[in-house]
Parts: sequence; C-alpha cells; structure tokens
Amino acid sequence: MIDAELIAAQNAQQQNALDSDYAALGERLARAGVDIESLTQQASQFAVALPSWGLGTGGTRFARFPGSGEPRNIFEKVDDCAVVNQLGQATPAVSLHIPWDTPSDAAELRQFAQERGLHFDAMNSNTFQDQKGQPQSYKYGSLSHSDKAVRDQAVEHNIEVIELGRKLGSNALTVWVGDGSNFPGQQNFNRTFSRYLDSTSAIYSALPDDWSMQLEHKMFEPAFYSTVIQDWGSSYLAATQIGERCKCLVDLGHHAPNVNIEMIVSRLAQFGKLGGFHFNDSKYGDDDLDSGSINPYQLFLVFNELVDIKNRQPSFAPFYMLDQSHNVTDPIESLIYSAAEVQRAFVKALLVDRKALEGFQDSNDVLMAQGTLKAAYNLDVEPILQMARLRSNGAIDPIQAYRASGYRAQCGKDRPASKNSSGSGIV
Ligand code: AOS
Ligand code: ZN
Ligand code: ZN
Ligand code: ZN
Repeated sequence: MIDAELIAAQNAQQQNALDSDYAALGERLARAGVDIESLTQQASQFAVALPSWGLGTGGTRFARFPGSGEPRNIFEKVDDCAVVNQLGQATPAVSLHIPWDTPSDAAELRQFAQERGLHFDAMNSNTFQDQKGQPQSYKYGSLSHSDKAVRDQAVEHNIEVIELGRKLGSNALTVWVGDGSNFPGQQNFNRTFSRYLDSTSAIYSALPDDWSMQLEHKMFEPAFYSTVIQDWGSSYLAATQIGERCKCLVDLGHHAPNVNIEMIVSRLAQFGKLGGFHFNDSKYGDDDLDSGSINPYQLFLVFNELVDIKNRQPSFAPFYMLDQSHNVTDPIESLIYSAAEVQRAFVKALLVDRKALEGFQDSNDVLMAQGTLKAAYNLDVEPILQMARLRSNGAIDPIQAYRASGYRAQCGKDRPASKNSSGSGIV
C-alpha cells in the first residue's frame, strides 16, 4: 500500500485550503438549513465495490494495450484494490469474477483481503465464454441453450460460484449471460426464455437463505439480434418468477441511447425488485467508460431516485459496483476517480430539497421543480468529499498522492509483464 506518511505530508500541504473551502460551503449550506457534518458523515459511509477485472487494462475486441506493472493474479489485484481504497476511502469491497479470478485457496484470499481492509461483494459467474477443459460449449448459449447438458453445466458453474462466495464472505450472485441470437428465426423467444427461467430457478434453489441473486439485463452484445434478458422488463419478469430474493441489476451502459434509466430505477424499486448497479458511463453502447465522464447529470438523477427510495424504504440497500473497462488510463486512477464521481452524485442527491420539490410538483410549478434538482446538482460538493477522505486517512487529492507515491513504477519492477495479465477485452 502507499506510505501513510506520504499521504499525511500531501494532506498537510492541502489542509488549509480545504478547511477554508469546507467552512465556506458549511456556511452556505447552513443558510439553507443543511448540516454539512451530516453530509460528510454520509459521504464517509458511502461505498461502491471494485470489479476484480477492472484493475488490469481492459481492451476492446480489436486490441488490448497493457500498461506496465499490471496485476498478474488475484492477490496483486487485491493489492491494487487496497491502494484504491486507501487513497479514495470509498471502495472497501471487491466483486470477484469467476473463473478469471478464482483463488486456489479461498480462505487465504479472504484473509489477504481482510488484512488490507477489504471484503468480498457480489460474485460474478461467467457462462459467456468457454473455459479450458469444459465438456460443453457456450457458442449457442448457456442457461437458455437448447441442449440440457449445456444448461446443466452452466447451472453447475453458478452453484460452484455460490459455494466459493460463501467461503469468501460474499452474499450475492450476479448473473449476466450473453445468451441470445444473431438472426431472426435462430431461436424461439418463448422456448428460450422458458429454458432460462428453468436454469435460473435451479441456481436460485441452491442460494443460501441470506443471499440474493441479481439478474443483469443488457440490450445487445454479444448477441446482435435478440438477447434473452435484453431489458428491465424481461429482467423483472424473470426475477418475479424466480423468487423473492431474485432481483434486477442495472448496468448503466446496457440500454438504448436516451433511455430514461432513472425511471427504470424507480419502477424496479417501487415493486421491490431493484437489487444493484454496475456503474460506468457511455456515449453509444456498453462503452464501460469511467463513471460520470460522459453524463454526470444522469448519474445524479439516478442517485436522486435512490435517495428518494431510501427515504421511503429505510431497509433498501442495493449493491453498488463499478463495472468499467480501462483502456487508455491507469486503472487504479480511473477507479479512484470514478468512485469519487459516484460518491459525488450521491452527496448532491442528498442535497435535493425534497419537501420543496414535492410542493412544486403538486402545484405544477415546473420551472421551480426542475430548478430544485439543478440547485443541488450545481453545487460544488468537492470539499465534502475531500473532508470525508481526510478524516478516514485517505488523501485530499488521491490522484496527486498516487502519482507522488510512484506505486505504478514500483509495480513495473515488481511485476514483470505476463501474457496472462488481466483484462478480458470483452466486457
Ligand atoms: C457485460 O456486459 C456485463 O456488464 C457484466 O456485468 C460484466 O462486465 C461481465 O460479467 C464481467 O464479469
Ligand atoms: Zn455489468
Ligand atoms: Zn457496462
Ligand atoms: Zn456490460
């Protein structure tokens, strides 16, 4: 991890400026009857999980351009996650991908993570590509395949992921499948969906009582004509049929352009089926760009719904994870920066004057209703994020501290490039 003294020295240089920015923001918020301390406390408690596959350079279907010092195995990935969390203080959990990051010894990995202040969040299964030595191929699908032997193999894999997750202290399984078709007529929609429901129900019956199962929908890719769980409608139907602890997971990049994602969020939550998120940003499709880099207002509007839901249902606790592919940035920097962007959207959403908003909505004062959201969104809450980090021994400016530490250069020496360095290039 990064030398704590280096972080403290950097913070010492920046603290005067932060103190005065924080005091000024605190005064401004106080005039509106908002206690800055309560916001800072909520920011400190905010957490978004890191994807184990996000620590290496991602790549596209055309090429992957690895950086130096990339992690070569899950232990090195956890080391990098620890750095992201140490500096940014918003990412205490890791979401594991199986089999890309299957540990040879689960207890050892769990302890290794614990020693670095990390735990394991939702587990991700993979039946969208063939693994070495597996008898059946997923070329024509997995959980919805026409051949029972393939479906059984895919169900079995998911059950193994649950078993591994139990040993790691996880309590959720996220299922995303690439199942679908490329041509009209290739598959019968009804029969394919029925087979998917049978398979996921079999997985669900192996789920421990305190676990949930998250179904992740995606409009297209790798299938380009039809996808089995292509949108929140199919996801909702499946989750409802499968069982109470089966929920829908929303990846921000998995919708048609311009779809009103925040409304999907509200709908799913209203009927108890919103289970979690994969945060990222996109311009065209499942671009998996850094959260908040393209459309930060959308991210804010999603959190505006989440805060509204939490006020209605205090027990509401969805899974938050970054699902990004870092192609042209240092993954550690992107993850630190992105987690802060998600946290920022959350804090701004807390600032929405909900009582006033409701009044404007009920009296159809349209301009003031939208202005109420904008007032929260337009406020610069950076001092709150910085103070939350400082108080948890993170860095006021985590990117600057990371660069000053020389961590990546040191990894370049300690981790000679390996062909197996992570980064799937396909997510
Ligand atoms: C794929 O497009 C989905 O976003 C998945 O959530 C994820 O990227 C993949 O499952 C990697 O495990
Ligand atoms: Zn995803
Ligand atoms: Zn995505
Ligand atoms: Zn995706």
